[in-house]
Amino acid sequence: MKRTAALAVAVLALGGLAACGDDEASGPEVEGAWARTSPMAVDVGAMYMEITSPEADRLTAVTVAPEVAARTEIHETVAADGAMTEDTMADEGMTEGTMADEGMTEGTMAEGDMEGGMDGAMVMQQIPFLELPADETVSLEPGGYHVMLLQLAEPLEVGDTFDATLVFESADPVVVSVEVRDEAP
Ligand SMILES: [Cu+2]
Repeated sequence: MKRTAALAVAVLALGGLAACGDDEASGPEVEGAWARTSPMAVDVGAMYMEITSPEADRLTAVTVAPEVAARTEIHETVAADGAMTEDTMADEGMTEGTMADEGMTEGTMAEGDMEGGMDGAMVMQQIPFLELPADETVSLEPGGYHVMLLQLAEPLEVGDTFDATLVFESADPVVVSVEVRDEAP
């Protein structure tokens, strides 16, 4: 994998020369970055955006200033079927408030109940990276992939913006401005 990454960097460097050094345009593009505080847990938030990478890559981390949040995690939302037990969720410090932030309303849970018990329920879990296929837009959105903001310094104020740095396996880091909103733009 490391060797592939090195090759990709070499190819990108050559491409940059051919294109008169317009490196900026060859990196991942990020659109519609927004975030919100969980309505039930004031020190937890979630960040959403759309990422399109020209090359196959991986989002490996998203960092924010400590003035925003102490810690971040990349999460996916999956069906509860054996994916994660309640005990595991407790270990990860995922409260009901956190789940509510992910757009898991009672309505969502009720839909799941139609299939019987907790079978249709959704839970979220941390993933080590987010796969970015070449030229494919990957959406981070409520109920799907998202970046968790843990230990918020203070609740996010709607209308505020803050910077987040996206770290990729191959591409250079990308800094995006994140808008605090009530719902998706
Ligand atoms: Cu999460």
